Amino acid sequence: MEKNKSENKLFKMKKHLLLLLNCLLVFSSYEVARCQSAMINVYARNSKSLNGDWKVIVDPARAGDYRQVWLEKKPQKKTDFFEYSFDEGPVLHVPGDFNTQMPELAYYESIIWYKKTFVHQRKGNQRIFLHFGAVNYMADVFLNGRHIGSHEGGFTPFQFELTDYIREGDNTIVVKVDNQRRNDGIPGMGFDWFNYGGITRDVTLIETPVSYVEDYFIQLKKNSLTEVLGWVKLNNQGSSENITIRIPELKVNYSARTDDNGIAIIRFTAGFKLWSPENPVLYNVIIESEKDNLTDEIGFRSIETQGTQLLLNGKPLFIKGVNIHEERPLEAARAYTGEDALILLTWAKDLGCNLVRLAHYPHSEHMVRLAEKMGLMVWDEIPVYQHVEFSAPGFSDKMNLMMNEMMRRDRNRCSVVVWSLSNETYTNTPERSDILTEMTLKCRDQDSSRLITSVLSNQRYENNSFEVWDPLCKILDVICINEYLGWYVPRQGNPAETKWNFVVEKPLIISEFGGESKYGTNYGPGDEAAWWNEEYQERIYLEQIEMFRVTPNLAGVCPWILVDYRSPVRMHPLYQGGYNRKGLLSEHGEKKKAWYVMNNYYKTR
Ligand code: GCB
Repeated sequence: MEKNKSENKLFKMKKHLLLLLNCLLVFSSYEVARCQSAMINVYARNSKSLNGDWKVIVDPARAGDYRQVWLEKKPQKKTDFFEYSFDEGPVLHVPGDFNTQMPELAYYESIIWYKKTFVHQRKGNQRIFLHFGAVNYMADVFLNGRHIGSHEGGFTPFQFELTDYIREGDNTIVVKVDNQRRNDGIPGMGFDWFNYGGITRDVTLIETPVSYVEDYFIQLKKNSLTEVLGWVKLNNQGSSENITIRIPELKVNYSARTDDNGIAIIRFTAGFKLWSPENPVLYNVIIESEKDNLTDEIGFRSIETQGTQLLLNGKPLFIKGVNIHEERPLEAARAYTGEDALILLTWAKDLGCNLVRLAHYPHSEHMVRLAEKMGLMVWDEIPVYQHVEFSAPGFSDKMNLMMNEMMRRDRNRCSVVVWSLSNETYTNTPERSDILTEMTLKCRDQDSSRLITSVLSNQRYENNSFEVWDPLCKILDVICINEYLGWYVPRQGNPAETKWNFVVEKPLIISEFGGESKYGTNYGPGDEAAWWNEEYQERIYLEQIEMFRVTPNLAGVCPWILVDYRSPVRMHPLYQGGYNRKGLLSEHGEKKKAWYVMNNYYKTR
C-alpha cells in the first residue's frame, strides 16, 4: 500500500517534470523566429483574404502550450486521447474582437487559439506572405504545425514569409492570441479603454514576385511645395534594378536605380495641386520595378511650424480636432471595417473638424485612408500611455519597433500631420524623459516632414495660471497638453483671465479637455458634477472656449471625446455603466448639449 502511494507520487512528479520540460522547450523554440517588417500598401497587392470564420479553442488556464494544440494530434491507438480539439469547438469571425462575439468572453483577458485552413496552389516562382493588420496583443503563428514567428503589439501590422513552408493543397494556420495585460507591455497594465482582444484586423495571404516593392516614401520634401524627396525599397537580396515612378495626371515619369541594399532615392518636382481639408486631392502614383508594380493614391502637402504658428501648405492653420477611440459605433465592439470608419469620420466632419486624433494607438488603415479622402488630417499615436514601465528590460526596443511599424504603414498618407509618441507619461517615471527624447530624435531622423509630439499633462495650475514646464517641450515640434479644467481640476477664476507660462514658445494644441455627462440627463443643478447632466458638461465647454480666446500660441484644440466609449474603469452604475461618458455624442450617436457648443466654436474659427 505504502509502496503504491510512493510510486504514485513519483509518477506524478515525473509527469510534472515532463510537462515543465515540455513547456520550456516550447517557449525556447518561440524565441527563434521573429516577424518581419510588413510590406506596405497591402490592399493593392495580389492577395487572398483569410478573413471569415476561424475555429477557436478558449484557453483561460493557459494550458494550450504544453498540450501543443497547434499540432492538432488525433488518436492513433485505442488508448490515445487528446484533451483539446478545434473541430468541435466554437467559431469566431476574423477580423473582430473576441470579447463581443461570445457572452462568456465579455471581459476575457487571456489566450485564444485560432485556426484556419486554406488551399494553396503555387503559381510559378512566387513568394508567399501571411500578413496581419493587427492582433491584440501577443501573436504566435504556426503553419502546418510549425512555429513561424511571433509579434507583440496590438495595433500595428506584421507579416511572415511562408514561401519555404507552405504546401501545395491544404494548409493550416494556428494563431495563439493573448490579450493579457503585461507590466512591460505598451500599453501597460492600466488604460482607460476596453482591452478588445483577438485578430482584430484583416488577415491576408499575399503573393509577390521574387523581387518585390516592399516599402516607399513618396512625399514632399520638408519646406517645399513642389519637390518630392523620398525612396523606394525593394526586397530582392541585393541585385540592382530600375525603378520608375509615374503620376500620369501630372505627366511625371521618373526613373532611378536601386543600390546594394535595394534602395533607390526618389527626387523630382511637379506642379501638384496640394492636399488640404478643403481640397483633398490624391493622385494615382505607380511604383514600378523590373519585376513588380503597384499603385497607391498619394496626396502632397506641407506641414510646418513658424514661431508659434502652424502652417499647412504655407498658410496659417488652426486645428479643429476631435479625439476618437476605435470603437464600433452603435455596437460597442472594436471597429474594423471601412463602414465603421465612415460613421466615425462623418460624425467628426459634422462637428466641423479638420483633424482626428486617433487615440491612443494606430487605428486601422481603413480609417487613415478614408480620413485622407474625406479631407481630415490625422494624428497618429502609439500606446505609450500614462504609467508604462519605461525601465522594463527591452522597453525602448519595443517602443522603437511600434513607432517604426506605425510610421511604415502610414508615412505615405499626407493626411497624417502628427506623429505622437506618447500620452500623459510622468517625469518621475525612471528613464521616461531619456527614452522619449531618444525616440523623438529617431522619429525625426526618419521623417522630418511632420510634426512630432508627446502629449503632456503635468502642467501646474495655480491661481488661474498654467505653467507648462516639462523638459520635453524643448524637443517637440508642438506642445500638446491635456487639461481637464472644470472636471478633474476645479477652475480657479474667470476663464477669460487664465494666464499661461511656457518653458519655451512653440505652437500649443490643447489635445484633451472635457467632462462627463449622460445623454438625456437634464435634471439637477447645472453646476454640480455629480448629477452627470448635460448642462454641467456644456458649461465646461463654454468656459473652455472663453479660455481659448485668451490662450497664447494656441494652434488647435481637440475635445475628449467624439463618442462615449467602453471603459471598465468607469464604474458608476447609474451614469457610466462601463462607459467613459465624455463623448459629445452618446454611444448611439445622439448629440449632447456640449456638441452644439463645440460645433458653433468651430464655425467661428
Ligand atoms: C486622459 C487620457 C484619456 C482618458 C481621459 C479621461 O487624460 O489621456 O485617455 O480617457 O483622460 O476620460 O479621463
